[in-house]
Amino acid sequence: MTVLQCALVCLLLLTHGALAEAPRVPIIYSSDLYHPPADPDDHFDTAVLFAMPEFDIRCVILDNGKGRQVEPGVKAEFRQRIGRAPLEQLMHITGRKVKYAPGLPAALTSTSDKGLEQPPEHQKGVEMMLAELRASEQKVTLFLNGSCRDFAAAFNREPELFQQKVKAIYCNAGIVVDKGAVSQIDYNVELDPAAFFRLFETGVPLYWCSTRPKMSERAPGGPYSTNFWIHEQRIIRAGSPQVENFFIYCLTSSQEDPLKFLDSGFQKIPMARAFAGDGGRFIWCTAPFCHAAGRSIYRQGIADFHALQPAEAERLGIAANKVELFDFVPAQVKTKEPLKSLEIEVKGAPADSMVKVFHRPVTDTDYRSVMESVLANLAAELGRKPQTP
Ligand SMILES: [Ca+2]
Repeated sequence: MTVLQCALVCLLLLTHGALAEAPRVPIIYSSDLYHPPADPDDHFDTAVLFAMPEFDIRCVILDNGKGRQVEPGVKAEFRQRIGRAPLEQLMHITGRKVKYAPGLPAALTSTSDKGLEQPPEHQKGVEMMLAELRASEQKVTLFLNGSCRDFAAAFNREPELFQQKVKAIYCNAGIVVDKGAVSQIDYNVELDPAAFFRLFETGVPLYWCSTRPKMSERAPGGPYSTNFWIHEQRIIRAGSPQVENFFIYCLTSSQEDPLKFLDSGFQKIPMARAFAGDGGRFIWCTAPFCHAAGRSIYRQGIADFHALQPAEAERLGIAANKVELFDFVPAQVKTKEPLKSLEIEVKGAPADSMVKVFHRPVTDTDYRSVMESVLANLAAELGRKPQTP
């Protein structure tokens, strides 16, 4: 190889490296992740968090919405449910090391409750989160898909730090419609209504991701709902043998050693929840995660869609195949009835509204099929690329 050829190769490698290197996104994640699972959708969501190397996961709060492990009289089996096993498995698969701790076990008594009267052993989640915010030189994204309790308690304890260091909150809880008063009758809201309502008062940009209505063959999800329906087998079998076993450990509520199980070889996937004559599962957070990471959706084949950083799409030559599948639009949100309902106005809301709602300008069918492909490709990527811890 001549000197010129060497220089060209070096230049190509450098350019490639620069394009492939996505900006890192500091993130604090709160999920009601349990083993055995309450609903395995949280396992799929947490897998997506770990599948995106650009997420610099500062810490994970194991949301304790129902306070299961401290309720008197609760069976030992439930006390042990909190999601240590899936987190340790995902760290093992990706080679990352992430701090985690359980959240507060009881609902906030008012929107200004700091949760300081709750048991000392359950203060670790909020304290860990505040310590991470204090130490961070960059603004941090917060992302939740369980109760809003620990984020709200953190804001109530140190509002100035919160406003200074939090870039945005992605809240996967509650219900959005175009216009009108909306009762927030939703699982994640009902875990802690005061905490949910508090997130609209922090002064920090709120990316509000509506959990309902659920998409189904009989009832469309609607333009503000993030959820989509998957063929579970398609997602699970897209992954490496370790990733397949991560999901199967969850779905079988296995009591075997979580890390050894990852290398236990081929396992049958148990039957998915039957729905409209087909087995599947609802998934909520994939699109909000793509948005938080700065990824967009691109078509690579007839039915093959990937969530990629724009620079990566450029490198792959598919930047022109970008699909406008979802966005966030400004919304005006006011309390209608405290802790119960919100007055929402999407059309005509000022562009600089602190609240932006997830929105998808495509049909339910298009959204569902594209997102299923995106999720399968993310499952395929999980743990394949070397990641920075
Ligand atoms: Ca959840």
